[in-house]
Amino acid sequence: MRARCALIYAQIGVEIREIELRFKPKSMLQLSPKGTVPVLLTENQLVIDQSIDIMYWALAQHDPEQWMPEKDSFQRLQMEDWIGINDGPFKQLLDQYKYPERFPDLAKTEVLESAMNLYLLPLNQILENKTFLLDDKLSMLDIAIFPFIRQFAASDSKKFHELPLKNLSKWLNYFILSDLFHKAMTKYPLWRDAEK
Ligand SMILES: N[C@@H](CCC(=O)N[C@@H](CS)C(=O)NCC(=O)O)C(=O)O
Repeated sequence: MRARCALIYAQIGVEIREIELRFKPKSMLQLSPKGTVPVLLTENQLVIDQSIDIMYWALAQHDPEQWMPEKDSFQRLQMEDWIGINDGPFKQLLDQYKYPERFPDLAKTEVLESAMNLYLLPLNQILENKTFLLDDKLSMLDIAIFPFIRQFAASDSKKFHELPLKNLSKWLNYFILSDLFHKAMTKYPLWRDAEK
């Protein structure tokens, strides 16, 4: 999702090959044996197989509204820190929250409490004074993390709306209603390698 958003924003034409995770095409595994999506193959034959790296690459090609904070700036460091928390500990809590059956030893209420204290409440607090997470202007950070928060919220939307996260909910809604999100959600026919 975040990689697609960045590619759309940067106006980079891509051929999208939607796949079924249960039937990963050989052509994909040849490019990236670790077998996770997304995988991007650039015109220069560079393979980028981490969604965050696809974002960095896309914005380095074209960044019409300066989503990327300047290198070594305070905002850049802040962005990298939050992405680190998002992709590390929060992603782990998200999986535990979404798939409690895979984690029978964990209490869902405790998972929620950890996610709140580590991540959701601090983000909500930032949005007390700003429209977006780094500034009043949208940045790569917002796009890099909103899909994860969307998944967390969608996993139990009734519960999410009861949480004291008014600013974060409003911020999330902005993205869910955006054109960019709708474009990024477009479904494509499943790709199958030609039979050999
Ligand atoms: N750190 C990777 C994680 C990507 C990832 O885990 N993708 C999931 C789908 S959202 C996947 O491909 N899982 C492989 C599988 O389920 O076989 C990234 O952000 O690109």
